[in-house]
Amino acid sequence: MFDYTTVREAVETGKLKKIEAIVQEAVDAGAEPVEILGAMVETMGVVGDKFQRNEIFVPEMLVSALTMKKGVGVLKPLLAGDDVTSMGKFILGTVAGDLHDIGKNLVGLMVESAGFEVIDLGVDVPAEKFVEAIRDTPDCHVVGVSALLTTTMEAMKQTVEAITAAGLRSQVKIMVGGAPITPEFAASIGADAYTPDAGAAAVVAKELAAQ
Ligand code: B1M
Repeated sequence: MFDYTTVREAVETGKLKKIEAIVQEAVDAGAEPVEILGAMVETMGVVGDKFQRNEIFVPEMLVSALTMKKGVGVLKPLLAGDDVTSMGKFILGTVAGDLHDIGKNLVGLMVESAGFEVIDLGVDVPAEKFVEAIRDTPDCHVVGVSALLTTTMEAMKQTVEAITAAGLRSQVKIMVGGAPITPEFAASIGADAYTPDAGAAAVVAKELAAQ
């Protein structure tokens, strides 16, 4: 089994210049791309724990995030599947007030690999922007909403409410996810599905599109 220590250390300590070579080395040594990704995702959890214990601060957390993004860039072509079936359009974004996008980007990558055309609205997306995008894309039937902060869970609720108030709820299925989100919370705000990770999001998106 491949030893992911170097990959983990690179993300944890923000080796921005070296990460691409380190990930490439792991790939060349025969490590599974999905396992390399898993090691990086886990390390972001370690980074978050260190932040919580005041051992590191926002700048360090940001450099780790940028390092992970660069590492994911190397894996992207290897993770993307060859699913040529067109599943339609998938509108995706991180809610208003929330700047976290690594998880959202992974969801976008996996959903795209599953055959969707992803319309990524980015981060800090106001509810109205989701509404506008759905209105402008009548052939979109699945929307993904991400939130990473407990304080922005409310914005997720408001996003679902705004889509409903705009009369667009029957056009789209709404999927939600992100570290503080639970299946119970998803159900309480009227979302159609909650998934814990990007891989599951791709599977569920396909199921929802087929409904
Ligand atoms: Co922030 N941050 N952060 N942060 N950050 C967390 C989330 C935190 C848990 C850290 C901690 O204290 N332990 C904490 C939140 C606490 C809480 O709300 N209870 C926190 C905080 C407090 C903050 C600030 C408030 C800090 C400050 O300024 N004092 C601030 C808020 C800024 C804002 O958004 N307004 C802030 C800022 C930042 C950075 C900008 C520095 C950076 C983000 C950079 C970026 O994303 N471009 C950052 C980072 C990196 C983190 C941690 C360390 C890592 C997040 C991450 O990328 N994880 C995070 C700690 C942690 O998560 N343990 C933390 C890896 C990623 C792959 O996982 O995003 O969870 P994740 O995605 C997963 C699943 O959640 C799921 O799939 C992915 C895996 O496959 N998923 C979905 C996500 N979206 C989905 C959507 C779906 C389905 C599944 O369907 C649509």
